[in-house]
Amino acid sequence: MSTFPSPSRRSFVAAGLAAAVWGLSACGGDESTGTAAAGDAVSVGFSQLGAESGWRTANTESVKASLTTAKGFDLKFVDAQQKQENQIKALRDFIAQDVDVIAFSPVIETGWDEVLQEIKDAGIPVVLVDRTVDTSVEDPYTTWIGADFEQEGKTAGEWVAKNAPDAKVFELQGTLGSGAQVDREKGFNAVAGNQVVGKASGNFTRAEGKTAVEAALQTYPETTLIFTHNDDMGLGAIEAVEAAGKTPGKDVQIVSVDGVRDGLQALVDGKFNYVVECNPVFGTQLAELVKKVAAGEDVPEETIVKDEAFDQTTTQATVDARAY
Ligand code: GYE
Repeated sequence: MSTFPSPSRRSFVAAGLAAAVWGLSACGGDESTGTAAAGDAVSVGFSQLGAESGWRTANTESVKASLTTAKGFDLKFVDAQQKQENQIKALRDFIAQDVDVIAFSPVIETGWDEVLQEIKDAGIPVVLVDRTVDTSVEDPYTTWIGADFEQEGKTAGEWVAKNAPDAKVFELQGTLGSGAQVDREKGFNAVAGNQVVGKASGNFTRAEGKTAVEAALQTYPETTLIFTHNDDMGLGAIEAVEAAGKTPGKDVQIVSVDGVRDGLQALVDGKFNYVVECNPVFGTQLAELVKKVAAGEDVPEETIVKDEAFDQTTTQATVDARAY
């Protein structure tokens, strides 16, 4: 490894300077937009990837509640309905509108090179939210906020290896090629990969989770445990397991990720066996990052949102107190 500053680090600093310069011009205001208040607001284009899950709905609510006019933001929020082409279009619209900051949650990791380069050329700083990108563009974003997906998969795998070491596992994957799918799979398989008998994607939705498990119970009838990459697909799995005349939580155990209220309810009802949390409520932290990035202030390269995990000792009171 070279001891010289890496090219990526140099570009990172340069990006910070660009943001600072941009911040100055933003403070100057834009007469054409009218009131002083509107001129002072930080305009943010947020491309949300969809509304596929309880997690996503809670995340959207948190973002909208934090990036408000009262808090000094002019939020342009666009839902891409889990389609990358819609996201790319939204990002290009944000460039055309010359927003101060672009924030987005990429549906999959690859395919962003062109548009990220366009954003960079336009001098607009990017705050990457939740999922990750795999791109050849140097220093494609200023900062990223999200959860440690690999650790979530590992925590789930450790529970399985310890509590169900003989289980035959079907892995119900999220959207193929998404950061959440790739890293949860990696983490889980590092500890419990030898128990996995089959995998298929349910695209993070309840309906597709159900269909995938219906098929899996035919293809892998030996399955005694489902590791699902999110609660919604796990709730679909419950329906499929019951329709096959089996008892979820007993004949087929279910280990999930997210910890939305419906997922924790399934745990209290004995249908889920273990849930690794992925906390979607980070709008306040995101708002702080966006303000700093807009002002050209230093921000950490990444902010990891803290997660916990829940087993079947979880009580109804915990479920009832859940904010999402
Ligand atoms: O786990 C799932 C959602 O990217 C962390 O996306 C997010 C995942 C979350 O659809 O429910």
